[in-house]
Amino acid sequence: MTSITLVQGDITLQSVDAIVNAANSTLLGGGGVDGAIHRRGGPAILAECKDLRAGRYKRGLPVGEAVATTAGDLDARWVIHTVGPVHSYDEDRSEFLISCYRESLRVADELGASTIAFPAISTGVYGWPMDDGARRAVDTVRSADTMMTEIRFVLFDPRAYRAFDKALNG
Ligand code: AR6
Repeated sequence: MTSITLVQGDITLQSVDAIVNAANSTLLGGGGVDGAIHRRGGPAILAECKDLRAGRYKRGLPVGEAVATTAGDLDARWVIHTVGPVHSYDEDRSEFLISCYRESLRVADELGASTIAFPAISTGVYGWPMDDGARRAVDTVRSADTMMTEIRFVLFDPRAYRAFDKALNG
């Protein structure tokens, strides 16, 4: 049985097995959640990201995929980095957004995690409309076949919280 929970706050302060990072393909950091995770998590995360870039992901982590590293100084065992799509009104990229949630859960299951925290992927710098992003996120994790006992969405501001609450509770 998986419970889906909502928290308004900072994802870097959560105590869970896995914290999901809304990264970019370079895996080398950025702004938003990504910047916050690397800042609070310390250099161990970036060092592992660099190793991934030197090895399996020489051309970067593709959009919609997910990969885990240590969580450094965060109160978690792993950070799962996933790359959301940049929103476009010309092209439907929602499959990539759905894939970010699915692949992150798949990686978390593989690691043996049982609790996971997600940010609202793509809804910041990547411009995804919040209501739609919330609906896709909630629908995807709800229908996922996963071993997680808790899937927590950590929403930074009240507007994001309201969108996820509407998607989850109607
Ligand atoms: N905790 C929880 N949510 C947060 C936090 C936080 N500490 N900080 C921001 N948010 P974004 P994206 C919210 O821009 O749209 C980066 O530069 C934020 O309000 O972090 O997927 C990467 O390197 C928004 O609702 O990620 C990429 O280049 C949501 O998290 C690019 O941004 C996602 O915002 C990825 O863009």
